[in-house]
Amino acid sequence: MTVIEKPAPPRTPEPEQSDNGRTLGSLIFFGMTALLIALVASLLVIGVIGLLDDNSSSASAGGTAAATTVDVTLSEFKIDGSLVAQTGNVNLAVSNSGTQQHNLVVEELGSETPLLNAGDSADLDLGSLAAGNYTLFCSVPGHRESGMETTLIVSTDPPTGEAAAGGDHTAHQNADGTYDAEAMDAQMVESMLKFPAETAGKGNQILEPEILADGTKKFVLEASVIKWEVAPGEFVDAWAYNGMVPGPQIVVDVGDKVQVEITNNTPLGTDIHWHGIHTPNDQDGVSPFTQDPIKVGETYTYEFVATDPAIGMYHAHLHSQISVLNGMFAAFRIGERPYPRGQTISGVTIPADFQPDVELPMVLNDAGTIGLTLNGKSFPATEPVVLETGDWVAVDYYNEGLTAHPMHQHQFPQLVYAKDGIPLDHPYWADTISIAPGERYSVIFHATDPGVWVWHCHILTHVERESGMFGMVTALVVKDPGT
Ligand SMILES: [Cu+2]
Repeated sequence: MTVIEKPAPPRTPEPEQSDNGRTLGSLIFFGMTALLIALVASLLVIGVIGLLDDNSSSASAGGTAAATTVDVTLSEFKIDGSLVAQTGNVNLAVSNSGTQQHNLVVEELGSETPLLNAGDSADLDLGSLAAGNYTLFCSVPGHRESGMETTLIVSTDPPTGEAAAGGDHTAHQNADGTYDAEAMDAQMVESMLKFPAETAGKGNQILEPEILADGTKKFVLEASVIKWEVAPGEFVDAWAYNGMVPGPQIVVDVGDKVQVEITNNTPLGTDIHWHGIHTPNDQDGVSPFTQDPIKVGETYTYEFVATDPAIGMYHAHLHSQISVLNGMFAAFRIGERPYPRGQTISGVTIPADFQPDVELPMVLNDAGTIGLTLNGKSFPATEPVVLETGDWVAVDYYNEGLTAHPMHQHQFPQLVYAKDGIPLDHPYWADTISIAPGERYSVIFHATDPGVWVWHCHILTHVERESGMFGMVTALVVKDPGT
């Protein structure tokens, strides 16, 4: 056996001989410590937010009545809180639980917080407010359009019903700094046990072409705004190709003549950029440089020959800050994946006839109406990956969002063999792979051990919040060989 020199692993490798002769060195790092760190870190975040909750005594200048304090949480890209108040003095306790800078502006009053870094907070005293609706938004360019706009309702009635009862109120740290452990633990556990949850709609379905007389493969797309169930019972206005998020996968062979006909039924002009795909310049899909925008209601056809193998994507280029974030993205592959067949990497030999048992696209998003999602769904609506013990899995990661996501797989190291579809001369094993916007990483891994193994983004606020687990988490369910 050829063993390539590698850094010493933290534990003694326990090579394992499998029936077809491949040897799997144990490169496994256990994720338990990470999970504990995750829990502690999220409790700390919750603590920061919780500390803001009892500022209810700050009266405005000259006023005798106590101010109503309304908690407002900023993140990518939404504004959360029970946004109702009674007429009189109103104070907004604003916190940024996201990963980017945000601020909060009250349009009708011209009041605003300073720009808040991730994790920062500020109070915004609005003084005495008359009954009415007040528009809250983030003035960082593009953020309002991406969803950071909402309404504060001020009325003469004391808040009643849902809002008074807490609405989306969740357990949090007590005013004296102690934790309401039972409530917080129960809330987190309850949210996790909802996995996997059934929701309507499934993205990434393979799009079948029509074969034209000259052999051209013609794919038909319609872009439109649909109601998409991103989490159980949570429907958002998604901008979708063929009614799904991510849009349908297009798979062709090298040498194929490809036609894609798109009808634009979205509220804005559009185009399609073939990201990572070799095309003639006039097919690059960048209006107005290479074509005119496809106006609302128009149909347009792209045509090119699939000359080179690719693990690419397609998405709108015009108004991408709205349309792509809201769901107009999908996978596009040309030819076979460049598996590292017959190569030995850190002591593990990949068979010359390697074929994965399961192939999975893993499309990441974090913004727009879709938000923090894996393949268009937020935990617990993310799809579990059900495997037999010993299955090999091929995953293509695609990032269509605004920030990088370190995707951590518990137990099974991932062999990265292609970056942006380009085969690596030196594939490598990793348990966490950071995928930045626009990037694709292609990996294979061997599901050698039965059990439920979580697979998630390791930016902890992308997976846990006060109300429980959400967002960019799913799990491998590896069946026991005895069952
Ligand atoms: Cu993330």
